Amino acid sequence: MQLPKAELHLHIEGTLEPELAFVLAARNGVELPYATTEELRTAYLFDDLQTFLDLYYALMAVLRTEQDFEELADAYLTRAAAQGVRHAEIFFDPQAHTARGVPIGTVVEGLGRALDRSEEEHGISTQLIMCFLRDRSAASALETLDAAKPYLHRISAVGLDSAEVGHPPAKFREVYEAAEALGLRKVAHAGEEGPPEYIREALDVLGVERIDHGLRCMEDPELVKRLVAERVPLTLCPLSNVRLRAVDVLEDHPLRAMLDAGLVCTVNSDDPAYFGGYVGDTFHAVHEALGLEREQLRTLARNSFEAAFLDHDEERRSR
Ligand code: ES4
Ligand code: ZN
Repeated sequence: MQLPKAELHLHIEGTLEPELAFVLAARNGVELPYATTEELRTAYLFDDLQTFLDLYYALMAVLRTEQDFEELADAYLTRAAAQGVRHAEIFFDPQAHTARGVPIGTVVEGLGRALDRSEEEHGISTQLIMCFLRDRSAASALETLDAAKPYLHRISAVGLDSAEVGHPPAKFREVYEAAEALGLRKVAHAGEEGPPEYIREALDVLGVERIDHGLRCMEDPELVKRLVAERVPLTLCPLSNVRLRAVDVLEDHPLRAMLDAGLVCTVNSDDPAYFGGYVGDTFHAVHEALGLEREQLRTLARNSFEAAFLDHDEERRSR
């Protein structure tokens, strides 16, 4: 049986499967530089985060209308339900769309149409997390938060993603302060490719409640102690770490050591259309590659509900 689980690290744009990309390209008259889905899939060999991001942003050109975003989210929720997901906190990248002339309202309302039906159709409760692109300016992030104001009833939290190295969390201090003042919760990617210091900064300067990835905390024993003591959840994405070459092979992933250290680890799919699996596939893969026992898989699933932005009544209902 599939363990019931919450997915806390999932970029909705990273769920765009090649088949849907071609359907949307045809519908919207967008030319893709690939003839077939097979040819597109051969481009999914990445050297690092940046080589992935180049393709990820390029393929978004096919997403134009509310209906496109609705179909994207609905396809993800259908797959997630089949893999035991009961609650999903879903990232989206408004700047990647507004920069190509798609208004934030189109994105949020389109996703919202699918999310509004999700509990009934898929048995999955949902929240949206709006991410700022850290390789763009702090001023652009502030403009994005401002543009999101009419849609805050649909948005639970802010996050920080895209190219990490050279773009430390402190660059976004002001926008995180403004987001908090608006009642939004806070997470950030840190320690995926960036150093442990970025994890500290995300906690101390931005005041985040969870760290997305956090993989590189293992280089800093004092930081690990702190994350354990404060029960800061880490939203790990093992298949992503292999595909983006943060680890060579899944067998080398530090997940087991992280659990043994007492870190509040969760396992997530990140960009499942690109990285070879949805979250149930990821649980299966870490079971096989790392020999995690049933009890450790249960811990990962339990942690996902503890780390979720659910109140305790909602948490009991979804488990
Ligand atoms: C991402 Cl794996 C990853 N890291 C940082 N930013 C991202 N955006 C989409 N996937
Ligand atoms: Zn991510």
